[in-house]
Amino acid sequence: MNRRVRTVLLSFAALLFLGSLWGAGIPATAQNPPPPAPPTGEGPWVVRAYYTDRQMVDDLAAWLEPWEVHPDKGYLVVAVDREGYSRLLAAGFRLEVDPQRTEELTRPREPLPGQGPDTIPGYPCYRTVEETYATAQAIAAAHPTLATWTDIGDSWEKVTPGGNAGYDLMVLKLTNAAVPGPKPKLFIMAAIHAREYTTAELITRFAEYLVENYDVDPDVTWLLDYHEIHLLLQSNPDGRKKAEAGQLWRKNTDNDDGCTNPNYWGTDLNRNYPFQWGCCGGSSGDPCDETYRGPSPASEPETQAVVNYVQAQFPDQRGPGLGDPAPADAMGVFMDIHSYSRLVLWPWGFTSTPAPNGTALQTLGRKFAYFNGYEPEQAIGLYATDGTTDDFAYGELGLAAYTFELGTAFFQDCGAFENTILPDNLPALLYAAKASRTPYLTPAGPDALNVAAIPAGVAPGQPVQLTATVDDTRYNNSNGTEPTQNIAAAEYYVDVPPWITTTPPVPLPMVAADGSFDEEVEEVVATVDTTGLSAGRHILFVRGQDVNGNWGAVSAAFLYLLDPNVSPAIEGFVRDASTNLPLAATVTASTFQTNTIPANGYYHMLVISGTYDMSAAAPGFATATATGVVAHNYQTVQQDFYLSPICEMFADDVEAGNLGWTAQSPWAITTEASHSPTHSWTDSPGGNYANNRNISLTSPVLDLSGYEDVSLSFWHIYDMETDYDYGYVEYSTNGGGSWTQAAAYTGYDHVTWKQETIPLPALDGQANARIRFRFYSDSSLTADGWHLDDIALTGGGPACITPLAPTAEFTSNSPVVLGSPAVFTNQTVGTAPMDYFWDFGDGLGTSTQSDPEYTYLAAGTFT
Ligand code: 0X9
Ligand code: ZN
Repeated sequence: MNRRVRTVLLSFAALLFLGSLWGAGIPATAQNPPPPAPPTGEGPWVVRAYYTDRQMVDDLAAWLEPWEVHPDKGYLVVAVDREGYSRLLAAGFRLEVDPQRTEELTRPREPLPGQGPDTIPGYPCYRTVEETYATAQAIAAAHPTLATWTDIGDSWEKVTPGGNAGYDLMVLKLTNAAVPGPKPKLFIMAAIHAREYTTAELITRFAEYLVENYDVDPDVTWLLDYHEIHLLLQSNPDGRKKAEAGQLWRKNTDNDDGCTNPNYWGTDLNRNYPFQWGCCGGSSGDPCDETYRGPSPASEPETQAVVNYVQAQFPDQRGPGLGDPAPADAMGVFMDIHSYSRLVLWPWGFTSTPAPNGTALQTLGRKFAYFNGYEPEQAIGLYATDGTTDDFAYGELGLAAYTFELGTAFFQDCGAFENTILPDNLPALLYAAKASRTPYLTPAGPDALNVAAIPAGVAPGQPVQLTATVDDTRYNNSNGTEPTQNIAAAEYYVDVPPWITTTPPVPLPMVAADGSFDEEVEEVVATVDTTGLSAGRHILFVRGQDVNGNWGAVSAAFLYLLDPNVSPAIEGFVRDASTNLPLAATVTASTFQTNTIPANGYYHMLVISGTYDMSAAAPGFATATATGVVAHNYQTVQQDFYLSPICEMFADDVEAGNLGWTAQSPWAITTEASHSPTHSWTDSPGGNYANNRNISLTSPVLDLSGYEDVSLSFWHIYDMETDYDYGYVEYSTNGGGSWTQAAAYTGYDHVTWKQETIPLPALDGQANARIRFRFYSDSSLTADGWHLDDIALTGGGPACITPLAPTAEFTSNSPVVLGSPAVFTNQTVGTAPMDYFWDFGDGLGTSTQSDPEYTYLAAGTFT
């Protein structure tokens, strides 16, 4: 299988070696078989183009965009038609057609079974332009104080009469408008190249993550309070529509610059930016070329929209000379998200001279690459480019500007996007927001991690332990080594972040947990004095400094102060109803929120705040003992919930023979491949599958009564004719009478064992559940087929909870919120059923109105 990775200049030595070998005049035919005759037909073909010196790559990139560059192997990968093929030959490349990728390139795409009409066929995880816009619109409508969705300009089709209607270019701006600015800004654009599917989806998911975690995650909360995040989700909507239809379209759709071939017209928007436009052989003047720079700098409306918007948002912080650095404390981060090749790039792209802020750009680049694992390098290391977005943003305004090249394909399969690209890159984007205040300073400092306030909810005056890790080592050192230092100091701030100066200053010291600051990673602690803090939520900011004086990025934790008059902290007991003996319990109740439920068991509880009339209280409260109090205000919360461990209802590691599967021939257990340790199921033992198959491996009937959150997981590899042959996962709730599809897999060369986890909520509680793996092939091509291993059906629910043994310890670890589930750590053992009631602190064993200092009450059944 092709490794779809554009490795960078791993080794200059290797390159020089290859260069000198080939440069010595040894004809390619002396070392290699004669070049194949040019293929017949018009193409396109995906070819490996072997080069003999690095300049050939830059020269080629001036008109055609290499998909991959492999300096270690001396070739690049690119798609060409007949004319392009001849041009590559004339330029001295030796060409090898990749038949499999050529076939994949030209094959029409089919929607996945069940896929809706307005989605991208075969790629359901990527929103179309319309879906992206609808999402952003909905975010702005649902979060009016956090999000705005603004028209910043037009696409080429929109400004061009006739033809398509075109699109507005739209920016989703995220910030808490209730906190006044000015604020540092992070600007991210995506999908300037139409075919780069993963890019727009990544930043759309980033937007969703931010708005969903505001007020939930402390870091997201302060980021949106004190920063602005501007997201141009679709930078090239006209081109994107072609790519959504399956064309490998890159440019916009501008057709009036002299290219008359509708397959090739368009301007490469990432060569159209007005800084060093067309300066240096990093773009093409031919309007049919892939890297056509347009007729003039910023000729395209899409470019104008971004240039105008960015210039309006950010001040110019860099002098006019190419060698003028932006000041060390310059603000603002600019990111342009591309695919593919797993790279983090920074200016310059037009020259190999490092940018005047090159060292600081490299530091943040290596920090980003710590998170996503990509290769960090100056942009020209890939190939020379001019008129790009990032050179403009840095060159014109002094912004810390980056290009990410996500993943390993333009049309990346959804599994790789969901499981790898998204989780790898979200933390990098969050860090970009954290660093946007001082991107040339903060990344050199240590990260503050794992900030925790213990306990997280206290009465005023009660001390809180604040702990954190301060780590100066978090860089990707795959391309050079970032200097790191010992930690010198750490400090915290209550409610007022470090960047807001106050009199007197607010920093409070933290100390090394091991007694001295003498390592690059330190645990740090402080005791927070909560005297005088108001009731409600507070935020504790933590940051660390290294011995070079660099302060690193801040992380925060929430701390809840509980007002005894409004939301008392309740220390109480759970008593066994039959013996009246106290079972250890601590409950902290407040109006403040958290709704993580970490433990297993059954709970029923009722919480009432305010003064209350028990008889008028919520249904179920009649079982409580208090009566006769006149009602004023009260709120009730009633929750029934159980916390369940995860059970395995069925598991097959394929090492113990057939565990009851119905295996339609030729499904069989094989040793030709396995995940663990030696056997797997396959549809085609002994080699390739045959054409026109439709055969299933079907589980026994499984009784899932009492189970919930049913989920199927398995490991597999597969090699199937892409989009024609499929492996389907299906389930049945009637013992196999009818089947519903849960997942489908297709494609060649998925040869790395991978785990899939498929939630199957439809199987919850089903007494006649079955699952099956159905392999389907049509005519034409065949391949190695499907291998499955370590198949498990898991779930939670009442059937999963083991009865409890006597004695109980029942400790809350966070505040109870009115309207949300209570949070308990349940270390209960006991014999079910067991009644309990809460005692509010007097130890007398009953909950009565004679506890006037407490305004919360809870009661229920614990089984
Ligand atoms: O060629 C491009 O525009 C980018 N690669 S892509 O495959 N996404 O088309 C790379 C640009 C690298 N140069 C700069 N970022 N300056
Ligand atoms: Zn791109």
